[in-house]
Amino acid sequence: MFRQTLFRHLSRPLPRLLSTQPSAAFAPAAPTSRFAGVPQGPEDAILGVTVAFNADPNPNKINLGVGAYRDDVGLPFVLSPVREAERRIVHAQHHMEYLPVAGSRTFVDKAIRLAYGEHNHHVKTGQVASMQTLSGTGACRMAGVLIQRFLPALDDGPRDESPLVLLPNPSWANHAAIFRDSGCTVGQYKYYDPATKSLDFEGCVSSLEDAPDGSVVLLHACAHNPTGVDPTPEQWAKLSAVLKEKRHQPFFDMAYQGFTSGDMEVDAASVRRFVDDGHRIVLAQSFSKNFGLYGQRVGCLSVLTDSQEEALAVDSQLKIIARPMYSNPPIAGVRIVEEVLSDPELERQWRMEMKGMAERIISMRTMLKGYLEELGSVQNWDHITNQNGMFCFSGISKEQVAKLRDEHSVYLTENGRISMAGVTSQNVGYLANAVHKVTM
Ligand code: KET
Repeated sequence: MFRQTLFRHLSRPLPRLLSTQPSAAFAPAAPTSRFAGVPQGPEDAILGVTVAFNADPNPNKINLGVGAYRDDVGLPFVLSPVREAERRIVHAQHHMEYLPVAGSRTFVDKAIRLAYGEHNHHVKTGQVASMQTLSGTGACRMAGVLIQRFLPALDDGPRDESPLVLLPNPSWANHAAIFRDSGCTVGQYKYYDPATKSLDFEGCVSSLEDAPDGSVVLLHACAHNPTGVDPTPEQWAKLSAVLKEKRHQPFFDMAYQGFTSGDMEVDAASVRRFVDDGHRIVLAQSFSKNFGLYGQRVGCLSVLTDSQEEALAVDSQLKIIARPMYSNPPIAGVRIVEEVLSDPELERQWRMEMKGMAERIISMRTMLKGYLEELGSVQNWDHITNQNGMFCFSGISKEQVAKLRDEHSVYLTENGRISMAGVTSQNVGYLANAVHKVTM
């Protein structure tokens, strides 16, 4: 039987590949990539500004696009406790094994204490599901997938496969893409009024009231990006009541803790208020800005649940989401945070330098406004000092942004957002002059 089969195979004509005769079918042809039809995509709205800035040869150019802190001579700033922690880590000659899927427990415990407070009852009772993430972006994305997979319907109704996530209008440019790519439906609620350059609180409340019950509502914990406009404590209290009434799911994105007031505890007030009011929040934390660890990708996602048992179940699903995506998070950045927050002296220095960054930005706001007034600008620039955090939502139009770029080599995002963290006492005069010229 076997011999017969073998014989049949051998008696077939040899495949062309083995033939010594040249064949038209195997004549060298132009290689055709399977990706030849991929369309060219646009640069990112924020990170694309840096690409254009880097290509500009003007020595006076200023990059006010990305929200990344610069010192007063315009250089990327590494906090001294971060440098010291890095030195100690190198000296300790640590291993470089994989972290667990959910990352470093030590780091995550420290991160959630920074957000919820040192003595939070829910943290102590193990009700907080949490994991280390690829910075704030990764935390939002992990939460987006968790919401898409598991957010239940209210009152045992049919589950929505694409739950509604409401973003403030406007919001960080990447939010919509993050939640869309997570399989959620993205909507907006009113937030900013361009006419007053401040919070449209009534509009905000009414659009949250009009939204379908049980929607996910994304809130910027402090230092709202891009507007620099935050609710007051009284307004936060009202928002908390509205969300509760509507059974909306609060989702805090906290990428700038420390940048509004200079104090990590003060800036966590909105999150802590919601927790105290009984909300079961989702929280994305970034350590890019307040530790200056941008490229290290240090972040944390937490979900406050009703019980330790529920938290463990959520933890298990977060690991199931992360494992096929990136397996486990990077180790270098979290070691730095752990080192700083394990040494009271380094922690003290970090809190002090963090405050210094916030204060330098505030002083640049005052200087920019002062220069514009000195130059005789007839516009009202009060919002530069009224807004807070890293950004000034300047009100500069798309056309004026293009002029700033083309005629002055000053780079901002198209929506007129100025990253105040890139303004220095050396470039503020040049900037004011350029802004004055394009807004005359
Ligand atoms: N949330 C908000 C509100 C935010 O502004 C950023 C970054 C992030 C999350 C994520 O940062 P990460 O480094 O992933 O922790 N915003 C600045 C940088 C960027 O766009 O990536 C920015 O708006 O310029």
